[in-house]
Amino acid sequence: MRRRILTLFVASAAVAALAVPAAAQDAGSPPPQTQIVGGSIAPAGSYGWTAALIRRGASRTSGFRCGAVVLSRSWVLTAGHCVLDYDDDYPDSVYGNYVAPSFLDVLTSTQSLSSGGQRLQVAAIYPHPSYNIATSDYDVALLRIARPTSAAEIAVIGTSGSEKALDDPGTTAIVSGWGTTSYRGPISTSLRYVGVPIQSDATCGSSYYPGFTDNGELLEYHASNMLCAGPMGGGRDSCQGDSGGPLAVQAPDTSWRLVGTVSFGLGCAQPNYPGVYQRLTATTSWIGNTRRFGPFNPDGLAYVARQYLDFVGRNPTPSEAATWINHLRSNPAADIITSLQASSAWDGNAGMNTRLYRAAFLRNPDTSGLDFWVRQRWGGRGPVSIANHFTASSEFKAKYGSLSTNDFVTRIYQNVFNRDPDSGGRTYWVNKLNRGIGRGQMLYELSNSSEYRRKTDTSVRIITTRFGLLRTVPSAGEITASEAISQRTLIDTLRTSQRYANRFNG
Ligand code: 4AZ
Repeated sequence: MRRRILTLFVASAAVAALAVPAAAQDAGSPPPQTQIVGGSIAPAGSYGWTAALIRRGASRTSGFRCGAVVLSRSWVLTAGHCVLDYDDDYPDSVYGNYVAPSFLDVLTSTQSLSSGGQRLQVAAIYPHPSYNIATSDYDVALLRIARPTSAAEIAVIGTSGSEKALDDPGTTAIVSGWGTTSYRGPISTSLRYVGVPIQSDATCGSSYYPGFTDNGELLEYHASNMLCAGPMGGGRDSCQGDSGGPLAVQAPDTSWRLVGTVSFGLGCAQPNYPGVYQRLTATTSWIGNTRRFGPFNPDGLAYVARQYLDFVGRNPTPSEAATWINHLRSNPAADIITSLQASSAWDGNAGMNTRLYRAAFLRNPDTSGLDFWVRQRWGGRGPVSIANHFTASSEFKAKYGSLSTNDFVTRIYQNVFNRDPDSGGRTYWVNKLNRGIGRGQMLYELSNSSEYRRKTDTSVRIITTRFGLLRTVPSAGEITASEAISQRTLIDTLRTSQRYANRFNG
């Protein structure tokens, strides 16, 4: 079964056709099974994380190559053997090389191979570093897609106690895909699914015992990184073209976990030969590390540079980049955002500007206004100069009319401290203003006071975090919702969102 890719292309040519007659098969190959095999058409809206790998430039059915699974906006998992050029099908590749990403698209967000959904270019392919073509160990590859998908995503099984139990033998898992409905039969243009019981390592290992081969291809079960699933009586299974697709289980709380990806088997749905899947608990840290920077490369440079551009207004120096890349190797990806967001540079820019908006106009900044003033500040314009612009603005005049010096002092005290100035404070500021400091000086100093900073701290943090990452100012509702979660959760939610990925490759 190692020449899966060739059999796949033969199979895909037979879409909607009848199964290849038995006489056309190789001598000794398993007979076709009637009727993914033994399954049903997926109900609308179900198994939405199921994706397909399609050859770039080819039609969705004739170019159909493999199954795949949507893990996040930018990351899709498939089988290692699905991204190998087994049969020298690709012009710039040689037999056994990985296919260049420019030859592949991922189809997501549809249950039909022939219509709807999103066809997205593959930007980069990351085969598992331990993938072994000869043994099918670690037969998985991650694909970074060039534009974010809006498909449903599925969480990969975790390695904690209760998570680990989700792929225990006896569990019924669901495999879904557009693969053939019988061995060497036609693929299905409608997404199909079937429930298959996960078997024990002993059972899998006795079917696919050490040294077991079929047509010279090794079909060994390796419990460390494989699991097998399917009834021992046969009849229900994944098949050709399902490779790389999801094996999913429902947790007690009804949420789904991805426990495996389709890898190999002896024929399809045959008695005593359950399908073999990659055991994803064996790949948790590789998957986590590879996809941790969302739409950016796993090496972290583009991710670090993006944070400097967004929060510091320049690229990192080589030593800043190296320090952060090193730090992020063993620490959460959110760390650099947590740090830069809380830096005095960002507080003295987006934070300072947000406080000026609130103190001058009793409102949050709008996105284009904050964006403008953040750039002005990066361009070297000082806070007092910006504050002078605010107090001289038409919005300020429209809101408060033309204020005398005394009324201006009262107004800013009211806006910032919700009270009238005490007589000492009033005298101090009236004198200073009469001696010629700009009104912006007073606005800036009061809005930058520790009392006002404390009062506005939560809103300003939420606004400058969201603006830093998404370049949009949150609505009142979004601010309220963000108050209920930790800063770390806020950062992780924003940096893994569709909108974040859309900023760079939407
Ligand atoms: C294949 O050729 C293939 N029954 C995938 C899964 C199974 C068999 C063959 C499991 O892609």
